[in-house]
Amino acid sequence: MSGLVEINFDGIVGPSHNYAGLSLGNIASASHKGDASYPRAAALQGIAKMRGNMERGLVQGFLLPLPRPNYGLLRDLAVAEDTERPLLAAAWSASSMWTANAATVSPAPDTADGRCHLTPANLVTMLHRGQEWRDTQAQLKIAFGNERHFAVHDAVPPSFGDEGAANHMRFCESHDAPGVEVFVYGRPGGRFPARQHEQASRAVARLHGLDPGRCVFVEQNPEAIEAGAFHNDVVAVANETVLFAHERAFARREDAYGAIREAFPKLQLVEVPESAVSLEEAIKTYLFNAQLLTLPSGDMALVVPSECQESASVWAWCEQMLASNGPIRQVIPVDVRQSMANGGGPACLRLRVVADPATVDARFLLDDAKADRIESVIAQMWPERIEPSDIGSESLAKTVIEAREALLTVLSLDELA
Ligand code: SUG
Repeated sequence: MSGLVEINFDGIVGPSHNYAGLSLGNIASASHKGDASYPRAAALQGIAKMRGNMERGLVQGFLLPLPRPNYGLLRDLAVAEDTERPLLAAAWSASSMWTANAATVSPAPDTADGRCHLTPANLVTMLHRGQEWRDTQAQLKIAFGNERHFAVHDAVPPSFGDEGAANHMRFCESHDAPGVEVFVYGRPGGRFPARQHEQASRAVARLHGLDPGRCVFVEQNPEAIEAGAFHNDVVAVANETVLFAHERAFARREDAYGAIREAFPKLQLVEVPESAVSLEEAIKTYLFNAQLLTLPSGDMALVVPSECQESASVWAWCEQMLASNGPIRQVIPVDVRQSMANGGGPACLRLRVVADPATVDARFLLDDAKADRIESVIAQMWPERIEPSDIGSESLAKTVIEAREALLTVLSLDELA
């Protein structure tokens, strides 16, 4: 199937970006609770990351912030007063920026009907995230509205938590070739919630018409969840034949690798041992929440948060890896600190879709001129700073709504208003 390439759809950081400490089990979110946030800087950091990947010759797309505050949610919860701060904050959350949680995507070469299938994640474990999927789906139905090439499903039913691509990996010889899809779920019972339910993963695989012989279901290491790996993509990332993972990412690790290798014999494992980088340090720096990208030259690059450079053990490991003859040939730090402080690294900020760009609604694809226009709206309209006490204020609500609408207008996407 020619024309199929990997397109990264980054979430544009919304104008209400703030630190409300809403995600139990996400250590960055908890530890930055109550900090002032900088939505304008956050959104510009995101655009700079996208520009970097375009300059590397990669196709880049984006998804838009969802409408906030979500007055419908506040109505449903009968929150009218200023007393229910966490509920109020949920309705203001800009969490849709982390598009790795927008959906699970199975590219056309993997599915029974030869279309690319997308299932929005129900995100039911967290209230502020569970409000996302219908608005996310509305965008996906526009961006991937060409039904000859795409199928956009409803989210799986709510009893089974689904966190989308953050708990899904795909192995293949090249993006346009048939892949093996690996679904990583957690088991409840620990100190922190296990957000991805095995039954949600299995439902997504069936909905997408995947060949059961080319699907692998693997359990997250409960120790990793306890340590703050609330999504598998905090401790592992895959690209083509490569799995880059921490030694303690998976339960029964040898069995997990064995099952993946049985389905995908060309697997190349790049494993970081605990003795080189502790699980704690990996979670603090988000080494694995990296974009593992195949560059036009065929080499692989790892786009990591700049926090990795500041950690002696992580950076020493990266340098040693580059000096060896492994499959990852470049490590590129990027500054996404505003997102990182809420537990979202470079990989959280993007949804990977393998598709022919010509089949995607071009309004969701980025080029330099469009990036200039988006940046100029952000610079003019996004709040510079939000204090926790600003959440709920009428004047901030007006600013946030107008900022998003201005962005929709410059992108000719007013139908999402
Ligand atoms: O769901 N943080 C997000 C971070 C998502 C990261 N995504 C991936 N790993 N793919 C979450 O926990 C914090 C919001 C707050 O506390 O205000 C938040 O939702």
